[in-house]
Amino acid sequence: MAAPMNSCYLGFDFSTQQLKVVAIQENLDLIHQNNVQFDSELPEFRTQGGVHVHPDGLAVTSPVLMWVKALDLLLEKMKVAGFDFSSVKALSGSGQQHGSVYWRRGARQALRNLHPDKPLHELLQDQFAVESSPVWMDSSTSDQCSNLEKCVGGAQAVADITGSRAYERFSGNQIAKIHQLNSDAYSDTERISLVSSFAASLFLGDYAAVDYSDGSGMNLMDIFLKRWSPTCLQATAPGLEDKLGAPVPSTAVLGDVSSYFVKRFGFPKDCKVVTFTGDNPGSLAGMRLQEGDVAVSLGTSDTVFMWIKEPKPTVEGHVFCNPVDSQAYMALICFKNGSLTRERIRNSCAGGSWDVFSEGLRGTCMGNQGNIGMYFDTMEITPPAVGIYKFNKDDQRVSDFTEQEEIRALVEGQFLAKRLYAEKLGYKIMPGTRVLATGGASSNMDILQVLSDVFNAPVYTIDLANSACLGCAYRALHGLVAEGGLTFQEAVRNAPKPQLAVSPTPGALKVYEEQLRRYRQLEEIILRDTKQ
Ligand code: 5FX
Repeated sequence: MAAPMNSCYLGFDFSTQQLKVVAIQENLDLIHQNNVQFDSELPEFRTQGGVHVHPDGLAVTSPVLMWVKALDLLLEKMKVAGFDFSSVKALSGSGQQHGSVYWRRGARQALRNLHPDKPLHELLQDQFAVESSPVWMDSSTSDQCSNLEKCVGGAQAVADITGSRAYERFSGNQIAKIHQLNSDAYSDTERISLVSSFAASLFLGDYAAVDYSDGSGMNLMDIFLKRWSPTCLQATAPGLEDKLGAPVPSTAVLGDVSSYFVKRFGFPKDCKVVTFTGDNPGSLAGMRLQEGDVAVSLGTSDTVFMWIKEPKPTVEGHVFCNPVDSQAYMALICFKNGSLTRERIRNSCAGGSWDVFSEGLRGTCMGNQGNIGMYFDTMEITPPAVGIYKFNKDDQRVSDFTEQEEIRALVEGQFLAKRLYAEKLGYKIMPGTRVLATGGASSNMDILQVLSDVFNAPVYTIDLANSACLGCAYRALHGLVAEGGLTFQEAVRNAPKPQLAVSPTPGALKVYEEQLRRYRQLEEIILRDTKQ
C-alpha cells in the first residue's frame, strides 16, 4: 500500500562539528532541515571544532555525552519549529567515520528502559565506559598499527582483507589502544559502537548493528566475506567479537523506533530505524553517485570517493563496502587538512572574508605562475606529512607568497593532491567524467572553478551543501522497500539531479598536467625528507 503523501523520512548526520537533520517527503521534496553546532550551542563541553586535541597533539577525542545532548537539543528545536514527528515513516543517519563509543556493562538495559520524561543525556550519563570517544582526527595509534600489520603479514595483507592498510584513525587500532592503556574501561565495556551505530542505538533503544560500509573503516572486517576477520580481531583485543555484534547490510531495517521517541515526541510506533552508516557512504547516497563519477567532499576533512565494482585494495586509500548496493564497493581517499586549513588561510590572507578569498582566486591565473604549495597544518593522512611547503616555479623552496598567491597555492595544492591520489587508485578522467562536489566549500563557485580546471572536467553540485544527511533520508526511504528488490537508484530516481556548476577553462589541461607532474615530484621529495 502506498504511503500517504504527508509521510516523511528523516536523515541525521552526526558529523565532527555539528549534528544535522533533513526531512524529505515521499516525493523526495525537502521539507525541514535543522542543526546543532557543538562548540557554540553546547559550550559546556568546551570543544573546538567539535573535538578535544590532547596535549600530545596526536590523540583527538569528543565527549560522547555531547553527541547525546545534541540529539536532545535537535529534537527540541524541531518540535519548536512545529515539525510533525507523527508523519515519520522511517529514519536513518550517518556519523563521522572511525570514531568509537564504549557502552558500559548494563547500558543495554538502560537503553531499553528510557523514561520519556527525561532527556537522553540525563538517562545515559553513566552508561559509557569511556567518556571521551576517539575520533577520526586521532593519530595516536602508530604502535597498534605496526602490531596489526606485523600480526597479519604486512600492510598489503591487512589491505587485502580489510580494504585498507592499518590506519591510526581506524577503530580497531583505537580499540587496541584502549584495551592496552585503559584495560579496566575495556573490561567494563559491554558493546563497542561506531558513531553511526551508536546514534542508531539511541533511536532503537537497543544496541544497533554496525553496517558493512562504515564497518569497512575499522581494520577489522573482511570486506569480501562481510564478517569480522578472526585474524584482525585476534591481533586487536580479547573478547572483541562479542563486544562488536555481527555487522549487517547497510540497507537493513533494524526495527521500530524506541517507545521513548513515541511518547516524548510523537513518532509513530512503527516508525522504522534503518541502519546508520558513515558520513562518506551517506554522501555517496546523497549525491547518487554513478560509476565513472568522482565525488569530492569539502568539509572538515576533504574526501574523494568513487563507485567501484572490482576492488583491488592497495596501501594507499581505502576500499569500503558500498552503502547502497551490496555487490559494489566504494574507494575513498581522506585528507585531514580540509576546511580548517582553508579557514586559516582565509583569516591570514583574506581578512576572514570568503569574498576576499574568492577575489584572490579570480585575481591570479591558472597554475599560479608556477608557484606550488602544500599545507599540512596537522599530520596529514594522505600523504603522511606535516608542515607547510611552498615552492616557486623553479622548484625552489620559498618562505613567502603574496596573499593572493597563497590563496591560490592552497586551493590548487589541495586539488592537485586529490587528482594525484585518485589517479594512483586507477581513476582516469575521460570524456563525460563528472566531478560531483559537496560539503561546505562546494557553495563557493571560485573554489569549484579551480577544482574543474585541475581535474579538467565539469563540476556538478546538488542543492544541499551537505549531502550525507540527505543521502540518509533517501536510505531511510529505500530501506523500507529494499527487501522487495527495488534498487536505491530506482527508489530515488525522482530526486533532484546534480546541476552543472562550472566547466573547465580552456587551456586548463596543459597547465595542470605540468603542475601535477611537478606536484608529484615535490611531494616525493618531502616524503623522502620526512622519513630520514
Ligand atoms: C574518512 O575516512 C574520514 O576519516 C573522514 O572523512 C571522516 O569520516 C569525517 F567525518
